[in-house]
Amino acid sequence: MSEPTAENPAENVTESTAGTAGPAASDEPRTESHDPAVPAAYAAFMRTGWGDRELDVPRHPVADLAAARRSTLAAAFPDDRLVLPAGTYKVRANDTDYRFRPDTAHTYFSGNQTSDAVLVIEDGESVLYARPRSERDTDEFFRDRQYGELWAGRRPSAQEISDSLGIEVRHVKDLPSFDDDRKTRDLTTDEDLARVADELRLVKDAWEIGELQEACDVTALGFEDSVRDWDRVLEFGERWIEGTFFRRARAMGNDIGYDSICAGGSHATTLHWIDNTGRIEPGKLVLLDMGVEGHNLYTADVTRTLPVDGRFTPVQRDLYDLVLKAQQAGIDAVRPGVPFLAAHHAAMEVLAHGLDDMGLLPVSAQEALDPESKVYARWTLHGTSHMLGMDVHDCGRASADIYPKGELAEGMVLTVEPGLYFQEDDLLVPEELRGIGIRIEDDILVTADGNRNLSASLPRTSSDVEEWMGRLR
Ligand SMILES: [Mn+2]
Repeated sequence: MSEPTAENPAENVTESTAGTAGPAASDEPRTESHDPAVPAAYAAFMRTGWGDRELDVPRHPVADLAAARRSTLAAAFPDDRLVLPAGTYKVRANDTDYRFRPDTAHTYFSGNQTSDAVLVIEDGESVLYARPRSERDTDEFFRDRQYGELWAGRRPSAQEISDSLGIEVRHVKDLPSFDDDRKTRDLTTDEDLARVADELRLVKDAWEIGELQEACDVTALGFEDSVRDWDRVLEFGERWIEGTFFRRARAMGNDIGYDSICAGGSHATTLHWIDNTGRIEPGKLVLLDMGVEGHNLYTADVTRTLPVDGRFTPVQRDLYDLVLKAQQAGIDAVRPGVPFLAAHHAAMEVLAHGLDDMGLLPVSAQEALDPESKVYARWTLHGTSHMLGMDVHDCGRASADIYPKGELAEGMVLTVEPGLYFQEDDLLVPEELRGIGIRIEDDILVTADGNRNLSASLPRTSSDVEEWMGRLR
């Protein structure tokens, strides 16, 4: 996914779909006006005759990591009580909610992915206040549309969550009000806590890198699925690619990490084209920016720009090769100790000179690259990189001095994704370039001595892309 702002590669948006702390559990089931009446005899009958079933839940691999992360976070605020809510459901319409996706920091520090839970860290102790499966002594389990087991599915019990995550679990209805004198920092409102939480997530450990690698590998399969189905793509257009990729994301991951950008023809010049309603037409390019989110919520973020006919035209190839050269320069700049922005600057250097060679710049490339000018950016628009992890635009609330103005360190993962975009109505470029958008994006791990491309299994050079398409179609 490309950068959220055109102006500043520094700025990131928070992409959590979770809301703020969930409401404490109420004994009133959430029902709808069209639900049938529940006479006392029916309710009484429903509450009897159920077996109790506790599952043996293995310890989750993140449990020990999360415990260590909590210690580090607590050490940053030794006197305070830290509250990290998972968030609750978001309404889509009336009584219909979106599928739940927990707050990133909540899951990072607890491992929990169930809704409405609240992680509390205090005096070195952590408690997860969770909303466990329905008891049988209220109507909830057969009447509540949101949490009722017979409506929404079985939630884990408190014991199961505790066994899995190695943390003390209490019912969220017992969440204290915290109205004592102690300072309470709630992640949803406390900027310092949010900042530190994001800064702690910048460097990924070996388990996280494995999760990101897996997300990239499944993402590559999703791209392959789309190309294999090219006849249908030509018939149904962008929608078919979106659906094909989504199927792979659901089959082997948790979800897509962000709305897929499936941009045929001039739609590719719209940075975040997520309508995906257009046709895929012969002779044009199609820009695909898609990423699978794995079961532990780490997401890939990969872009390829493909020739619809399987072969680039000479004009398309020249532009593609220029973007690839810029991307390679950006990737080559990635190593520990260099500024985060080094990849951006290396890529923009290549693109500005390329635009100059095409005779498009009103000034020299050197003048255009001056931070006070940046006129080349009419055709590059966005920053080259952002951090990647559990959020596609990861760690966006870190202190700007650390990210993006700081340096790269071993274990960080960032995208390198330069692009060239010639709008359909741009009168300053030759007509043959108008409506062409090209972006190439890979997910780059900073290693001790350089970097590793986690998404390298997808072809990048123009000839490799053609060979790959020819093999799969
Ligand atoms: Mn991206």
